Amino acid sequence: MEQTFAMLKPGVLQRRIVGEVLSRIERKGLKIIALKMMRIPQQQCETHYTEHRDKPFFSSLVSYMTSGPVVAMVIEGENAIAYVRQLCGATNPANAAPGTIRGDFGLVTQNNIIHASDSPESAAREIALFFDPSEVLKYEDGNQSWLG
Ligand code: FUP
Repeated sequence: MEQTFAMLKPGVLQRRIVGEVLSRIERKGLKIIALKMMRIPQQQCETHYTEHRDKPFFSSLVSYMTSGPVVAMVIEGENAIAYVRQLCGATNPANAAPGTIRGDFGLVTQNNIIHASDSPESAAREIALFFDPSEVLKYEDGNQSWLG
C-alpha cells in the first residue's frame, strides 16, 4: 500500500481549519497512519525544501513554514501520492480548481495551505525526515467493535 507525506502549513492552525482539511483526506477514504503538531526546526525545513534552495522565494518560504506550528502526517492508501496531490490542487491557488484544498482555502502560492509529496522518492524522504518509524502506526480497518 502506498504511503505519502503531507503537512498543513501554519495558516491552517491559525485559521482553525485543521479539521476541515483533514476531513477531506479522510472522506476520500485515505488512512492517516501518523499525525503530529510541531514547529519545524529551521535546518529541517531547509532540508525539506532543498530542491528550492536556489529559488528567490526560498528564504521567505522557510520563514513562513517555521513561523508557527504545522500538522505533519503520513497518509496511506491505494495511489495515495496521486490522490492527495489531486485533493490539494495546483501549487498556485489561482490555478487550483474549486473543490480542491488550495482552490477552496488559499489565495497565494507560498501560503497554499498544504504540502504533499509528489513522488514515491520524495514521500520516502519526507516521511523519514519528519517521523521516527515508531510514530507510524499500522492498524487494520474493518474492526467494527466501536459500534457496540
Ligand atoms: P508543490 O509540490 O505543489 O508544493 O509545489 P512546489 O514544490 O513547486 O513548491 C513548493 C513550495 O514553494 C510551495 F509550498 C510554495 C512555494 N513556492 C513559492 O513560494 N513561490 C513559487 O513561485 C513557487 C513555490
